[in-house]
Amino acid sequence: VPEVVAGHHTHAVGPNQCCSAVTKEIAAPVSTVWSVVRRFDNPQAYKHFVKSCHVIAGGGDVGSLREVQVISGLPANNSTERLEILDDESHVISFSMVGGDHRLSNYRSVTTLHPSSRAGGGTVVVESYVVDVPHGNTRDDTCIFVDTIVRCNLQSLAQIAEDIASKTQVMMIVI
Ligand code: A8S
Repeated sequence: VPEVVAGHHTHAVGPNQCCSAVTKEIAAPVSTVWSVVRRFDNPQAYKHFVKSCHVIAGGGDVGSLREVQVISGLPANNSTERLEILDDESHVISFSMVGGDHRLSNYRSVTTLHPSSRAGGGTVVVESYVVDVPHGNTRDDTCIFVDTIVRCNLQSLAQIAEDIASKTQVMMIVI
């Protein structure tokens, strides 16, 4: 793992916390994937568990707060989240959960994009997180729960970015 990747994904993990990372290869350029991922005000563009999102403080730069409502059937209704890092040069975004009625206390994630070495180009997404293990749960159960959500998000991110990339390709052929 290159140092730039490892650096952003190194978390201080407390005794009652768990930490994990999910990676996803996407057949779309970094710029395309980044245009979707960087929108702190619009997580519902690719996070299908999100029903709605309102920025309640800040204009979308570091320190901004958003209020996210999630779809029914989850052990939560809403989450208040703070933008921690937004680096358009290095393609790094990070947010933390600062409130809400969910069980993921002290959640913080970091998402980074990297050009993939695959023929034809593409993007490797790395998303890591740290979170408290909720009272009455195990470390493993907590990681499985969060890994599943993150994997779903990155799967739909791939679909959306690949769709944009293929449409862009068509436009270039037409012109
Ligand atoms: C993200 C990551 C996570 C979101 C979790 C882990 C959440 O939105 C969902 C279910 C919960 O129980 C907690 O990048 C919470 O959004 C889908 C409401 C916070």
